[in-house]
Amino acid sequence: MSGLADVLVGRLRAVGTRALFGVPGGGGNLDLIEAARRAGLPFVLTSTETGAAIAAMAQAEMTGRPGACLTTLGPGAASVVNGVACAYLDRAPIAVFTDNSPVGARHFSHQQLDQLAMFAPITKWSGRLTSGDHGGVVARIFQELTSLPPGPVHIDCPGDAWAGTTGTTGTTGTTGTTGTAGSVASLRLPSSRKPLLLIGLGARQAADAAAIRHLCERLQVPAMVTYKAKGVVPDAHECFAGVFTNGFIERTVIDQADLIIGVGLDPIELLPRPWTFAQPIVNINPWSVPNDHVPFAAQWVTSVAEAVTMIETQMRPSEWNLDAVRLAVDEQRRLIDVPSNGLTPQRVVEVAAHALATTARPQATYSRLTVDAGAHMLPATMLWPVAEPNGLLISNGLSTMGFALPAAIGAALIERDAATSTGVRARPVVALIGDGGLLMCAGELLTAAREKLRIVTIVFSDASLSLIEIKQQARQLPPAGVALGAVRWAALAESFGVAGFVASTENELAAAIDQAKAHDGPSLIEATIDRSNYGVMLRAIRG
Ligand SMILES: Cc1ncc(C[n+]2csc(CCOP(=O)(O)OP(=O)(O)O)c2C)c(N)n1
Ligand SMILES: [Mg+2]
Repeated sequence: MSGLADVLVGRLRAVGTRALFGVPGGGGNLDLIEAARRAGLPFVLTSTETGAAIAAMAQAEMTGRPGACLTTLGPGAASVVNGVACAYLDRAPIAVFTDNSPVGARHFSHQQLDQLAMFAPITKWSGRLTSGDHGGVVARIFQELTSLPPGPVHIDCPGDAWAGTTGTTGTTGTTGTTGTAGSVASLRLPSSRKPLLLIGLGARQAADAAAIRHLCERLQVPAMVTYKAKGVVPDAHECFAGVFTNGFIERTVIDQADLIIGVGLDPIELLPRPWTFAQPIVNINPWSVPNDHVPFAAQWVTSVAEAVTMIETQMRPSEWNLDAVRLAVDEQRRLIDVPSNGLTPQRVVEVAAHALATTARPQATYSRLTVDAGAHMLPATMLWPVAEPNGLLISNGLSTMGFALPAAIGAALIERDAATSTGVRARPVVALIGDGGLLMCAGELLTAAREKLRIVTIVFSDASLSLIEIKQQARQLPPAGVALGAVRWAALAESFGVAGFVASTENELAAAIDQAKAHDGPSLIEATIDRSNYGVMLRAIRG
């Protein structure tokens, strides 16, 4: 017989959860934290609840197993909402435990919100523990957490639910797919001479990547990747055809295709613009997706790896000239290499990638990258080479600011565990973030310091909400509400116990990165950039 908190933590451990993040309140949260301690599940205090949910989400993306976080009632529950929304629109399975007052105390209105209703639109399931038989609820939680599409689950925990013990753990949750899982045998691909793969977030398992690379190599088929699918086909791969966002820059390659095959393509990742491609498009994904944005002629809801292996048998070697595709991707990089007077954002990415990214290095020294929302994301996603699925973590479905640092914390904890178990030094995680984004999550620098994590945060310090500023400029509006003012980021970092460096030239940046790499704990590099070329860059990419 064990308490409900032990049952929940035991089930989390059993499904592969690696840590519990959060900012505790004084109620049942404390039972969960104590149960986690007993079970050896680390509890990681974050500065904000949304930071906790994002760290949990990063772990879920890296491991393919549910992440977990907890909050107090009322303000804690309200504060985690953006992180939960992020997991929802970025399709990541996380368990979100919110405290609540005992059901018998609901006539007190202090700190009371309708928490079930608050999370209902941003979770797969928002439910409540009961003080009686928990079996059914516990089973439902884990069924939702481990079924597809992946997404967050909210568990409201009234104070009186923790009392007593239970021997009932409910039926075991199952891993399955929603929608009708089509039989792979029924897959029939239209014939084509120049098929193009568009790889999305639904194709990030190692087996998916292996099957996709095999097809591409054997049949000489090019593959474009969404932001979240970067690394499934590495940037350095002979079949890599660039990044796909439903923007402008990728059109020259797509227009040459006579068939588009979505692999794990979920329109949640695409820019909200009409679909203008005339070729037929089909999709293979583990869950069904809406047909109203992208007009899929057929959707096969099934295992990506199996289906890709199956369609490979139906396809002939393509008529693509992959050298020409490679040249087109090189041309894209040239188009965004817009000169300016100072340190350019694209050179920040290139100098950092040269020192820290994946190309031509043994796996052990790769740095995983996290990227925030903002103009700096444009060069980061195009220029940073990624060689493995989830080698780049980014919020794309929600595209929230304040993502990169807490995501790096989730990722760095897993890197640290992996290093400890193999006796090597942890791979650093690199967080690229704008100054506006860092203002939203700077408190997590202290989390990184407390946990002694190898995170290299590079701030694109431009004293501006640049992405919004350039959109204002494009509409010929005067600047308003976009000037941030200067921050001494390196000094702020030092005050948290994070090693701080400043760089306003490429040489200074390279030197700072060397020092940051050598440093054992977290570090921050304040890269003072010239933001004047972002407008041209945005037009080149999005038209
Ligand atoms: C939480 C959140 N608030 C607002 C936005 C809208 N938004 C997108 S990018 C951006 C500016 C980002 O500024 P900064 O972090 O400094 O990056 P920069 O564009 O300067 O590179 C804003 C306000 C958002 N995506 N997320
Ligand atoms: Mg900025």
